[in-house]
Amino acid sequence: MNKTKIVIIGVGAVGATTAYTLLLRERADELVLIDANKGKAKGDAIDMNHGLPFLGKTKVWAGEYEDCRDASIIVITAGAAQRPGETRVDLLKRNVGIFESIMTEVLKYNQDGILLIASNPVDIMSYFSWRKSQWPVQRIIGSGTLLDSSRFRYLIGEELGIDPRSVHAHIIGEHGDSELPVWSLANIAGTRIPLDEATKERIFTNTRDAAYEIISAKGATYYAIALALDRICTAILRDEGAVLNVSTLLQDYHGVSDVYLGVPCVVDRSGVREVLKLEISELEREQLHRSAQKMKELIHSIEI
Ligand code: 6V0
Repeated sequence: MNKTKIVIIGVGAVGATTAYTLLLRERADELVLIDANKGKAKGDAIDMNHGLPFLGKTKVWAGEYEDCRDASIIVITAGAAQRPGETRVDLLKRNVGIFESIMTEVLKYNQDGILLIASNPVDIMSYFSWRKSQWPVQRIIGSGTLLDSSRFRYLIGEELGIDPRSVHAHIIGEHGDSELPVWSLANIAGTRIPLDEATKERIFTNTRDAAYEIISAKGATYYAIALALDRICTAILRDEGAVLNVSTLLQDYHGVSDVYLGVPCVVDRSGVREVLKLEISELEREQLHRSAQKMKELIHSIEI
């Protein structure tokens, strides 16, 4: 039987927490940690290995790029973390340089895996990775607005005393300041969300600005994104056909084309099997166009 190998590139707060989450949930037979800081990857691998007597039989090691060979999924969480007050966009130029070197190495050893990108600005980094790899677009996935949608569902659930798993609500667009809430379709078991406009506004603002709040409180966000990345890996490895708000290349999505943005997608072993077209309102359509326009300007500014 083929072994399932997941490689994580960038073993900082997000990468290490993702590795630990995948380990706890026994998602892979082999987990490879790669970081420019080799000591960090090595230390984390040793530390995690020491927990294996309490877990299953995952093999974890600090590897090299050649370990990307045969990997089912390569998760990229490398890069500079957002500084307090820094927008995701400010990170762009620093992270494109890092991605250029990482992708060059990965592509030497793997041509048929799935790339799962979390580094910010994630929609641009995913688009850049797709262009650089020239792989079919289904196999380059950004974590997109999966985390934002999860925050949104949690906050709506908190307000109403409903389990967030029973709240169906989407954040789409950029993973960042221009993202938008799809209130027109938000529901609980098909019933409308019973909240007034001011409460909705507060919930969305808290969703959109959650990263800033957490970063100013403790320097980084990593638990929820690790669970979101685990969710995407699971959908891929189990060939689930799960609907997840990941970032993918949009083509004529309510008139938006040629940008990566977060929208509901069917995710299975092939990656993004299908993009689902939400029946959004006219206002939401305008907001989506604004988000796409911002992405296009960024792409243009760095001449990808
Ligand atoms: P961190 O803790 O600074 O970790 C980054 C890691 O990347 C460090 O260990 C670095 O050594 C490593 N690294 C840097 N350059 C390279 C390189 N060339 N090759 C290999 N490794 C390298 O940052 P943190 O883990 O907090 O964040 C990582 C990225 O995830 C950032 O871009 C964040 O903005 C982004 N996030 C994305 C989220 C999402 O929803 N998509 C959520 C949270 C953070």
